[in-house]
Amino acid sequence: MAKFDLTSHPHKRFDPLRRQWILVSPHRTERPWQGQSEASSEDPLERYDPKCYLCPGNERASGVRNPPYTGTFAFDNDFAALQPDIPAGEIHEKELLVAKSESGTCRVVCFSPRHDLTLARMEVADIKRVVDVWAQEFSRLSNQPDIQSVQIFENRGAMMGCSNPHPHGQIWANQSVPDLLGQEIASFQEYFDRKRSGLLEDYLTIELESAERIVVSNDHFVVVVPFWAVWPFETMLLSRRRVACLSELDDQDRTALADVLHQLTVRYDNLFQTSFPYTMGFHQVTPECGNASGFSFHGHIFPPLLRSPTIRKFMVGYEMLASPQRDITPEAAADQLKQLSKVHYLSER
Ligand code: H2U
Ligand code: ZN
Repeated sequence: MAKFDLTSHPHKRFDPLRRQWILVSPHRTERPWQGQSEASSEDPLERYDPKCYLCPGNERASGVRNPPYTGTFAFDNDFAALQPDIPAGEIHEKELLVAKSESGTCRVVCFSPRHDLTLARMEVADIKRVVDVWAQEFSRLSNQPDIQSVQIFENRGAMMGCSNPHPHGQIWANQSVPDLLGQEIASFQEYFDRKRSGLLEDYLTIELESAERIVVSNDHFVVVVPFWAVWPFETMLLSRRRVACLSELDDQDRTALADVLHQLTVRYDNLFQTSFPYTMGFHQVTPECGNASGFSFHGHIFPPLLRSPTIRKFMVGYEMLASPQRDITPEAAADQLKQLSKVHYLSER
């Protein structure tokens, strides 16, 4: 029998943050596909769309009019999933019917007045303004007494449920810590208690030694396809200096964060020569979160595409019932991404 080999034999990999196993099936990438292809809508957009509810000066669905903003613009979500003033309450029936009131605030952040841009097509200086707004919003929201966690994210592209192509993201700030972040905090804590060091700091050291899974980097940040990636081209953004949240980044760090996001999103678009869909967000802890020893600020980028602009990975069947599964190995995905041009395919034309 041949020796166990990560590049050709089915195996499982452990995600130390979520503490779950991922089934990897590298031999399976050549299987034929006759299933669903998503329509790719690549009609070029106008710089301004009079019908867009996020463009400067336009009226939103709520009837409120946007100011004629020229940079970024943040506002309270008109259809917020969380609301600040709700009656506190709890239901506890025989340990099985359990519910609790949950308050919070939802914000929308427009990245640019230009309707036709995406992070991949924005200048680093303009992305830096987005990072600055994220940092301001994080700091303001996390300083509110009734807020324990601030989730910043972007749903990019219709395939990820994004409702409008105008470049924008969201921020949901909660009274309590959501489960996924809570699990990560517990993993960092457990690792720190055992090893007296940071889980992602130690992980970054390993990644820097081999460089095999590094996609892009600069002096402050490194983006890797994590060893335990679930989505085909999933990446994780790591800070070289350990910080707990965006508030701890200085001006240079924030420029570097904008730069690394630019490098990454350009490569993503170049992969299938399409405006690459993804959900991206940052995990960070607020001061109220307290004892999160060893926790490192980091980003997760989850793109759904598998092998073309129209064929996506489905998380169904085994994934919904047993465990996440992937075909292409994280190393092969990183290799594909790092070979791509750092110049956006549309600017080369
Ligand atoms: P998504 O594209 O990721 O769904 O984000 C758009 C958000 O913008 C969505 O949460 C909000 C929606 O509630 N929104 C407004 O607040 N006002 C509007 O006029 C339309 C959309
Ligand atoms: Zn617009």
